[in-house]
Amino acid sequence: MLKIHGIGPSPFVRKVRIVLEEKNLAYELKPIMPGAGDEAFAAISPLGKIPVLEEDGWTMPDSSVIIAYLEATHPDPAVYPVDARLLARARWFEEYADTALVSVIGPDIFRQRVVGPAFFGKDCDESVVRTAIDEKLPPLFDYIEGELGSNDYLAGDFSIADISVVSMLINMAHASELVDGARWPALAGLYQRVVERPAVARLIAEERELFQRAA
Ligand SMILES: N[C@@H](CCC(=O)N[C@@H](CS)C(=O)NCC(=O)O)C(=O)O
Repeated sequence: MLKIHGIGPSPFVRKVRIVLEEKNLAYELKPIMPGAGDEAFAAISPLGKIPVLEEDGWTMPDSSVIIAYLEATHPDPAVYPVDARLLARARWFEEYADTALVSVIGPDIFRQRVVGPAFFGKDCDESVVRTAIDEKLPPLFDYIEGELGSNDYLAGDFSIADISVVSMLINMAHASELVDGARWPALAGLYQRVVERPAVARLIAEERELFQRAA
């Protein structure tokens, strides 16, 4: 059986789990906290990051690489567009989420409001959160809003582009911050469409339970 090393609330682990669930693939989650890996983990994750995929003793790190592998081995239903330009566009939004969105939402919002208080007994510095919401995120959201326009999804049909962007927004939601639908209606609509998918809703409910237990 496929195994995923990581924990549910990581946006990168979530990306992979959403794809596994959308493709209806059975898998086992092997919990490991980010940054807490031992030597055995370092051997399968040279950068020390989660997630890592394991299949019959073979391992591969990195959410984007794992998802590309899952798409190649289990193409139906597809999470990548077929058209070459749409595919490039989908990969671009995956990259945009995995670099630009995470660099603000991860340290400035999710870590401040959720990880610090729940797991490290650290108080949240609300000024960091406010700067992220009021100054750092708006240009990033403006860009996605403009690219979405009147479309339901970022690159044709529902794809890895939408999974990647919304996975980051779910971390924001765990930190009690939602995309302002008055300012970014297309992005707020995308968020809603994706979190209502049964596979995604199931994972979010499971993650919430985890936080409740930690609180
Ligand atoms: N490019 C990687 C990024 C993964 C990543 O940054 N994971 C974080 C958790 S959300 C992590 O493991 N951080 C631990 C560390 O950097 O030491 C991917 O797509 O899988």
